[in-house]
Amino acid sequence: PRNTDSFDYANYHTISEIYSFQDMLVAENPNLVSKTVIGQSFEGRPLNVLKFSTGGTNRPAIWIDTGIHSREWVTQASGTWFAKKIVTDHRRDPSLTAILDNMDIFLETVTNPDGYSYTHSTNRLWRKTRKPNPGSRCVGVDPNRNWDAGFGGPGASNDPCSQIYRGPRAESESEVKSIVDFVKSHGNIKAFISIHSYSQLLLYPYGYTRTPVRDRPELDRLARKATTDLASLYGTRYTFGSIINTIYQASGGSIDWAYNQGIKFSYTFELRDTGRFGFMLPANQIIPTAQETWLALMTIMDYTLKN
Ligand code: ING
Ligand code: ZN
Repeated sequence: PRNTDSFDYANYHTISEIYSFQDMLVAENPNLVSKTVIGQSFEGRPLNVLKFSTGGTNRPAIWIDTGIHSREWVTQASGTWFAKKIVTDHRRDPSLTAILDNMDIFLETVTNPDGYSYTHSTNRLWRKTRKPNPGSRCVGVDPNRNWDAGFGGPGASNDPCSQIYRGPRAESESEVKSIVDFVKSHGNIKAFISIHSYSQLLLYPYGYTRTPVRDRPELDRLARKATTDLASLYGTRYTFGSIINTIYQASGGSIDWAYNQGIKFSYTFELRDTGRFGFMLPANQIIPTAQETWLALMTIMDYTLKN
């Protein structure tokens, strides 16, 4: 495609197609969208973050990442659709306009680029990073067990061959450390939303401990509203709750880290479906998935703005 109007949002794309989409979106909307490279992956790919901003300096901001697990293809595809949706709806949707009048949105759509490339070239179901593990034939670290939040506790593995291998130490993966450095140096992130698939869940901290977060009642109320709004479009049913109570104990996860940094509105989505197709969600569900998820994202962003 020569522009982002002719981009095929209803199909899955390679990393180079997604990266050229990002550059086109920036070129078409220089007053709203910019690209920040927050680091590089183990194999040297840029870690691109799109910034949506109408001005100001260091405004309160929303962080959204998709694709930290490379095989969860509907998430990178939805992130691409969200990027286009933001530029389309800005100054048309009054709620989004109010959000962008006061806050910035940061969107990292290919959060694990080496893994994503590998899912296209070699193994469609690759989840982890692609950094070799010294002393093991197994490659990669689970980038959602590598954060400094309960790191090394139950709900992660110290076996490099495990799908939930935590890595040699917290933040050992540049894909994780780059986000940590970015979020800390920004210092004004108010919501941190990490998007996975699949299972149709909206989760809040904690995953590493049964101790409820202090803001649990508020996070639970907002999750209820967000999932109700999500379901209003196509009737897709979501369950919500804390990670540990809703799926399983998981240590070293990103939103537990974000919450402990003081980012109250820290959530993880698990997008469609509930297992029929799982990670291999048919492409004809990309746009409906993105559309319904957008309603929930708007609910969370709107609440963040007002609170
Ligand atoms: N699920 C997440 C995982 O990393 C999760 C669930 C979310 C764990 C947030 C910890 C924190 O296992 C998938 N599908 O990857
Ligand atoms: Zn995942």
